Amino acid sequence: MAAERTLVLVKPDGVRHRQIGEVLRRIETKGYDVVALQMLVPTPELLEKHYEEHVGKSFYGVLVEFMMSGPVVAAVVEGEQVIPAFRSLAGATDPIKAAPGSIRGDLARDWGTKVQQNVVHGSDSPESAAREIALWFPSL
Ligand code: YYY
Ligand code: MG
Repeated sequence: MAAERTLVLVKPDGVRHRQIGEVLRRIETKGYDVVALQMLVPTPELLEKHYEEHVGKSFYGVLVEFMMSGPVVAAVVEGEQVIPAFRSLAGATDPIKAAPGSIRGDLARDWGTKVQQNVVHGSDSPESAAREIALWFPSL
């Protein structure tokens, strides 16, 4: 199977807790290539497009506010089946349910009622990955 690309975000909680290196280390140790990287505080417009499937849901406002609370690191990661592989490395959305050994299971610090503070984002399908990479890295 051909190599594919996914969009990974280290969210503001991960940056705040000095976990950028740890997240990238896990990606590289697994055998994937980081092919583009940037740090930025996302705008509401970017987040509205990024999280378009969630606009209007009860948690959307809290999610966007959190995502703008500090810089995020955005990365394009490449390799064989990297989309499902990174979802597996990340673990379940809710850090309380994320298995030990996963990024969210091991690294989330602000869990409890704060499901959105789950350290990382990873694209969930080839279509999402293409759309998200175009949003965060328009020059790629
Ligand atoms: O893809 P993934 O990040 O694992 O979860 P999504 O269902 O796409 O939700 C995006 C983001 O929204 C999630 O990482 C945390 C947050 N969230 C939330 O705060 N409360 C929920 N009930 C569901 C998701
Ligand atoms: Mg998602």
